[in-house]
Amino acid sequence: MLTLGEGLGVLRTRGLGTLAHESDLVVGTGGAEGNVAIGLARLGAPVTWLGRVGDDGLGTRVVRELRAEGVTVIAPTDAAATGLLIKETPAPGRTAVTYHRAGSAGSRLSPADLDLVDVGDFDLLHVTGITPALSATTHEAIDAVVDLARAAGVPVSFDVNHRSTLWGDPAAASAAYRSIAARADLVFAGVDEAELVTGRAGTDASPADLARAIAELGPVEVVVKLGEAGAIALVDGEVHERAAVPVTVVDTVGAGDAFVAGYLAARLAGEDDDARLDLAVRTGAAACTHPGDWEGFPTRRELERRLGDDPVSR
Ligand code: KDG
Repeated sequence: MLTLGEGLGVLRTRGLGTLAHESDLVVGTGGAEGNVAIGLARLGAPVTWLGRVGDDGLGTRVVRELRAEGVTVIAPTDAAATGLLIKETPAPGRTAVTYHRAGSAGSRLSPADLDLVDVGDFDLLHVTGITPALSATTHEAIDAVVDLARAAGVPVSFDVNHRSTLWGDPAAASAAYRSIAARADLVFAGVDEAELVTGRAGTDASPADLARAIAELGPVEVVVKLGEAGAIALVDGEVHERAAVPVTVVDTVGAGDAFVAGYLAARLAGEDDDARLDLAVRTGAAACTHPGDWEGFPTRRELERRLGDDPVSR
């Protein structure tokens, strides 16, 4: 699978509190597409990540973490700095995210960078709605890579992943999402995101109705993530449902990426619709048990252990 986007440095407060008082920080990395790539690699799928990084410590760390996890990395260095995400814990169980990424290396990805890959070589392309929000050139790169994949017969997966602070204007976000969804084979969305894509906010449309409305744009497979209520998938007009796996939640940031990685790993392995949803919810649940964006993502072996009946693994 090929994915592309921005790799970020992540600083998170170790304990309860914000940067106003908290001095003890943990340094890590993130970025939705890289998270999905790590999730897939841990579940045994070959995966390539493309993104621009700064010629700096955080950029080196982003690349090193992805490679250490078994992801093939194509990362031209850029004169701009690697972007940064800060995660604070203002109250128990609450995470506040702020971005320091305007003009970052990752936001300077452009269609010219697509010369570094042969899109037709891949079995799947995965993109998110974050990358087109970063700059005009990243938006062009996503449009171009989706068109290249379609022309080469490579299926396109699209996770809406709406980030309101990156878009500003929700109408611009909605138009971009509709355009990508119309060219995708598989779309992932939360309920709010599905409402944004379909323009059905405040209509009491059910998740299945929202999935059908997205499918009308073109994709044959639409997955609506329902958080604690699990997820549904509309595949070829048929609705599949899966309840969530209850876990003690430490941090939900990254859980959506883990869910997508689980779903795509099962899809790439040729598993059926119910097995895709099953792996997705179990992978997403495991991710919620760790404060890092991707560190809690499981291997298949770990899934059997962690969510099995035996609390002791030997
Ligand atoms: O899903 C987790 C991501 O949100 C995080 O790693 C950073 O890509 C990111 C973003 O733009 O929010």
